[in-house]
Amino acid sequence: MAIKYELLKECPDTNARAGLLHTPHGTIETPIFMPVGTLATVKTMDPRDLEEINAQIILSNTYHLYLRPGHEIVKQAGGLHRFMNWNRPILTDSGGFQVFSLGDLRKITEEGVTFRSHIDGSKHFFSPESVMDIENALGADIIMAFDECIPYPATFDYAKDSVERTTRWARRCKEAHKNIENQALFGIIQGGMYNDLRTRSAEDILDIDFPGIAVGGLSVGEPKEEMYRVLEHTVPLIPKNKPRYLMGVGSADALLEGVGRGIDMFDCVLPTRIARNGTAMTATGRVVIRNASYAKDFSPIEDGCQCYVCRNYTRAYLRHLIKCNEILGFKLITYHNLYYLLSLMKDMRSAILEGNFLHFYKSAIDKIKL
Ligand code: PRF
Ligand code: ZN
Repeated sequence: MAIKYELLKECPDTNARAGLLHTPHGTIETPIFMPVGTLATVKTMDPRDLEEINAQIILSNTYHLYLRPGHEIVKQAGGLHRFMNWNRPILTDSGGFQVFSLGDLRKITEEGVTFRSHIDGSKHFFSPESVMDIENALGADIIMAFDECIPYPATFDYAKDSVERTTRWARRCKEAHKNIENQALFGIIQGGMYNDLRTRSAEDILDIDFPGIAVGGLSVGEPKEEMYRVLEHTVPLIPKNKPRYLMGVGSADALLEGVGRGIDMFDCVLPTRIARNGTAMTATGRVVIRNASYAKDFSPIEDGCQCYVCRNYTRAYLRHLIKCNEILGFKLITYHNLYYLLSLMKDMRSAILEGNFLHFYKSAIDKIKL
């Protein structure tokens, strides 16, 4: 077995839990947020920066690396860890989200998905087997099954057909996965916003016996209350001895709500993406550093933040960089945003271990919504 989840402590008041996830490239303290490095780089952050902010695991994308530079090249480099000089754990997503976001550029059959590259329009085919091949070549510690993430809203009939196909694909992924000693394959629960489809999907995916379970198909445009309702229904169906991963979620409030509902792992482009358009995340909500109101603000992004950026730079300087499209501006805000989210996860974990998560949750949520 490539990974082992160790449950350390459960919150007495909520479904939050703290644990350890042992992987071939080291142990992750959960709950955790995974910075996204789509193209084998967390945009603007080199591995030294990531180690400095204590990133424990990063995510990369099968779809993108398959198109550029090609998984064979990454394999020849000695795998993704060596290729990008990151020696801590990596998770690769399967393309089950990217390919389905292509809209008109793709066609789904039982066998797999035909799609056109967003780069040059060239034609490609992904099946559960080919995706496992690619993820095996990339060599991440955790790899994701090839699923379909359906759009929101979706009819019951479409969601049902899709989730049943996702289950059949999950079985084929398990069958095709060739490197079980070094790579843990996670299954993905789908089912749209329908509780009964989520139940079916959870039962079927659990039946296949993956070492970790993801909840997919959320944060696709539904109201947040819908997402929390589906999570409350779905997470308790997953046994306590498996890590639970909520895919594509990374706003501070959703991390607090997700952890409270029993999620252990999250990823999202949000902190890195909004940084590059001049928005910082703080304990009291987002700060649009780009705004004119910060032109003469010589305070840090966030008072009291211990990150390198807040200890050394002012909002006025960062605004200047962003206004001039200077690379350093994008980098410094990215650095702060990731530091902030990783600190939030760390603080939640400490609160769970100390038995006061509910108290922590309440004060943190109130502050964000100020
Ligand atoms: N499936 C996969 N990746 C994903 C998702 C999914 O449903 C989501 C949903 N928010 C994000 N990333 N494979
Ligand atoms: Zn900071």
